[in-house]
Amino acid sequence: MDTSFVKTPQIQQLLDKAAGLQESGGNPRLKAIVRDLTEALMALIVRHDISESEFWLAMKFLGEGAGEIGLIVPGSGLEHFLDLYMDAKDAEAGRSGGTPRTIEGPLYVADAPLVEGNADLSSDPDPDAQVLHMTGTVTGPEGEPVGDAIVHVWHANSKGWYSHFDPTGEQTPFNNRRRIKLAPDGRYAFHSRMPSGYSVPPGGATDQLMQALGRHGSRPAHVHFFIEAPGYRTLTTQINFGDDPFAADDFAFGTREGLLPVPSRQGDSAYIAFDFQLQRAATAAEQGFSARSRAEAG
Ligand code: MBD
Ligand code: FE
Repeated sequence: MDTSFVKTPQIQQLLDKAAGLQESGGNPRLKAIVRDLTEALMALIVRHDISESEFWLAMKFLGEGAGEIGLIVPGSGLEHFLDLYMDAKDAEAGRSGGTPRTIEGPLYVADAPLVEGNADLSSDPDPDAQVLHMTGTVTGPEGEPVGDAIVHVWHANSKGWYSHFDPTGEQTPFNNRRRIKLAPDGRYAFHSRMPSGYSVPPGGATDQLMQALGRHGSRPAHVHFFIEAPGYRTLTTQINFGDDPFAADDFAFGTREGLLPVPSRQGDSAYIAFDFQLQRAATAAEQGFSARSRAEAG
């Protein structure tokens, strides 16, 4: 059978009814999206001749994997796709320049301590880790220093675990998480204990999916940033360590050209110099954060 089955009057009427098209209430945009989504899924079932058993296996996976949706989305390439789509829309609108955006990931926690000056991000000792020293500037399109920026920075510890999401329960809240308020010169500096790469929880839904696809669930060591400043577009980005074995093989597709500095490793320390450039905000909304729901410390 081919997918023209989905276009028969019987199925089309079912789709219209299921999406509430004949009802006056509800949200028209959502109705249109739900209708298209359901039709796309029906066509997928026909195209791959998905059996009832296979269909319910997929529903079981989604139900049981719901707690890992924040990992399944980047692992599937969808989170990177959203970046590529935003980039393409920017290009169409003639907007370019500045530090590339890349995926947020699921491990940000709001309201980290707000600090100034050369900030120490690490509350916990992590004695086997090198000390990472990261420095640079935040400028705007004309190279002007962005003085009133807040740099949100978060990263894993040397075991690859993030505070607030650490199954060992060993980390102090907000370890390796800070918001750094910049001085008028737009310079930032922080130090912290070197992160290691991240791997998805063994045996979890994302791990199962990756294995079934013949893939792995690992990321190179990396440091996440949000940079916000009045008048500028909030930047969501991260640097990935260019010398990490997974630098060119990130399960989450978060590594991008221009975001792969190689730390200069000297004894107990490692140094990264990295400058950020922001775009001007075109709307008030661009100065804020997306409406994505994010963890808050209880
Ligand atoms: C991470 O640390 C991360 O940054 C992403 C995108 C996905 C999983 C874990
Ligand atoms: Fe991360």
